Amino acid sequence: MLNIYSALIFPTFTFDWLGDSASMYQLGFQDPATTTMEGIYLFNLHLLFVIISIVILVGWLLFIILRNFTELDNSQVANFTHSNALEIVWTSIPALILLSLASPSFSLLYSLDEISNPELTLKILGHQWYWSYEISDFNSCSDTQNLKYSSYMLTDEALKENSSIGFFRNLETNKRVVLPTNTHLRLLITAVDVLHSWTIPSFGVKVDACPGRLNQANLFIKRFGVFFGQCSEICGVNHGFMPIVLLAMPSVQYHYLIMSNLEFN
Ligand SMILES: [Cu+2]
Repeated sequence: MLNIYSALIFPTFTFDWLGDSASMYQLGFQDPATTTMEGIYLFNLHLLFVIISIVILVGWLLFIILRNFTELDNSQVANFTHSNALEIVWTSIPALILLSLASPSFSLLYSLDEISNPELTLKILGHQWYWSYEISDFNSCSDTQNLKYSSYMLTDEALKENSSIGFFRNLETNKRVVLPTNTHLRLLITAVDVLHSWTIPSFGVKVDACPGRLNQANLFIKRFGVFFGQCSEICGVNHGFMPIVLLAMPSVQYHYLIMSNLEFN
């Protein structure tokens, strides 16, 4: 998924065959899987270009000043104290740079909040210290076919008992969230006890789960795979042990899975 430019800027050593998770010595983002994350990713590249250009310009100016205007060698001192033209330039250029940052930033921000007639709603509840999920309004489901389940982290003992080669320690759950790709999805997120935050880096989703408040996010997954995330709000002693594992599968397969009402694993 990474293009050549990002591969040059962020050598992440991502192990794609193990699923979308954090990797050793990672500096950049995980591979985007939604249009939201692609937008964030491109905006980040845009910002990096501007920031690096400014650092190079200011560094070069500092170097020139230190070289030409030291106390020992002040032979090149200018004989003016005011320059209106210069002041206009060094005020207007930063303002234009800020505008070039604000414009894509606002369009991205508004697109993140856009909910376009979702086909499926996933309700996410944060508990101390696990997540529970409900899928209820799938078109082909009757009221009796609501899916509700809790998702707990697999402990070291559970990993030892099962054949767990390729499983991530402290990052696998007993049940995964299953969602279809190429479908407009709505996430409704809240908490039962304290603040949590439902986060999947590859999706660009990080939504606070607040008790007594329902937060909403949109999701459009572009490729299938297994995506890993973690609670991102310090929520108690087991905050680090309530991971999120999401399996995104083609919508046809997802349909059959829901219709046969399989136990997710
Ligand atoms: Cu939490």
